[in-house]
This record gives sequence, structure tokens and C-alpha cells, in this order.
Amino acid sequence: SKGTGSLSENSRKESKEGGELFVGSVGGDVSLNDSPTLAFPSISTADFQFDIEKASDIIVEKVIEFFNKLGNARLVLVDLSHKSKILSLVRAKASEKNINSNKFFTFVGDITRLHSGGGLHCNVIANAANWRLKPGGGGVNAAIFSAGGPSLEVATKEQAQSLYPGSAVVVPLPSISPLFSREGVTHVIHVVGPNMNPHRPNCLNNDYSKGCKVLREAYTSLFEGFATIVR
Ligand code: AR6
Repeated sequence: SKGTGSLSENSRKESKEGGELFVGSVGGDVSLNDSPTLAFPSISTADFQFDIEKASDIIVEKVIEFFNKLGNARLVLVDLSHKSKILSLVRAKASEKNINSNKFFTFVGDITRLHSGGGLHCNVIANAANWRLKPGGGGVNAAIFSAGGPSLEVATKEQAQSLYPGSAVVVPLPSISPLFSREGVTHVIHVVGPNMNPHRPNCLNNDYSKGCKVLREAYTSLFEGFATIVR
């Protein structure tokens, strides 16, 4: 078994610039490295403080739903650390549900350096964005806007000025963006998830019946957006 399987099977390589360690598996079947691939972070589970048990159930549920509609693509859940709790929860639940690990697996690395740093080719990456679609603010949003450069900001503005929680917008990347030229990323999909952090806008005050509904909507919008690119 490969892919969502144990970290010991993963290939290891040190990044020359940052000294960060990239650990990943390209899912066993190397020919699949050319199929349309969406890399996505766990929406809402860091700065937005959403419960990781609930989030991991929703991720696995939505991944299964996606593959029931569309077979010829890969989905990759990415996080920065080997110690990522959301990655291990999702790996365990995905294997319980017998999800094909060539088509869905987890990957440790910076989502803005998957190809250059980790040897994983993903033509689409998702961003856990804020509702104003503003750069900065920390987390994966700051990393993606910084790596995408000014052309990502311009291209984003052309698509939308703001997003409500649970929705997503597909942004075609201009070829001058380093994410395009260096990483081979053709689209960024911004997604805004539910917020449980009282210090951020639209806090749901621990209302998890609303929160889970909004997180499901967020993954539905994300995967539908990816499907429109693949088709
Ligand atoms: N590569 C891969 N995964 C990452 C990276 C990266 N470079 N950086 C963070 N993660 P978060 P949220 C993981 O906080 O909870 C922003 O300020 C991280 O470990 O980025 O949806 C926005 O502007 C976690 O698993 O997003 C919003 O205001 C996941 O990405 C707010 O944070 C999401 O963590 C959104 O909060």
C-alpha cells in the first residue's frame, strides 16, 4: 500500500534554500503524476480554529463524493509538518473507507513548493482565504499570495472582490506568476471556510451545526471548481 499509507514509505529530500524537509509520496503509480491534481490545505483548522475531528470526517466524506462524480483526477491534502494531526486523522479515515490511495493521499510540504521542493506536480492549488481575498494575514493565505506575486492579486480581483464563508472562486494564473512558471500551477482556487476564532470576522461562536454545514459547502465549492477545470 502506498500514498495515504505510512510515512516510512515516503521519499525524503532536503530543500536547498530553506532547509525545510519535504516528505511526500506521489501515490505509488508514477504515471498518475500527469493526471489533473488538486492540492488543498485543511480549510479552517488552524487560524479559524475549527475542530479537526469534525473537519477530518467532512474531508473524507467530500473526497468520496468527488470521486463518485469524477474519476480521472487526484486530490492531495497538504500540511507543513509530519506531526500534522489533521493529516493523520484523514489518512486513517480514508484508509478505513478504502479510498484509492493513488487518487487521494496526504503530503507534507509547503503548498507553494510542491513541484520544486517535493517533486509533486499539482496543476491546481487551493487557498484557505479570508472573505476580502486579501494577501497576508498569515497561514497558507500569506504563503500563496506571496509566492503568486502581484499577478495573482490582479487575477484574483478580476474574478471576485470578496467571498462569503462556504464559497470558492477559481482564478486562472497568469504565466508570469512564479507559481505558474516554477511550480506548474495553472489555477488557484480561493476558498473561505467557517470561522470559529472570536478574533476574526464572522465568528460562528462554536455553533458546529452551522459550522459543519459551511465547511461542507466550502469543500463542495472547491471540488466543483476543480471539476470545471478538469472537464
Ligand atoms: N503549505 C501547506 N499548508 C499550510 C501552509 C503552507 N505554506 N501554511 C499553512 N498551512 P490556515 P484557516 C496549513 O490558518 O484556518 C489566514 O490568515 C495549516 O497548517 O492557513 O482556514 C487567512 O487570511 C492548516 O492545516 O487557514 C484567513 O483569515 C491549513 O493550512 C485565515 O487565516 C489551514 O490553516 C484562514 O484560517
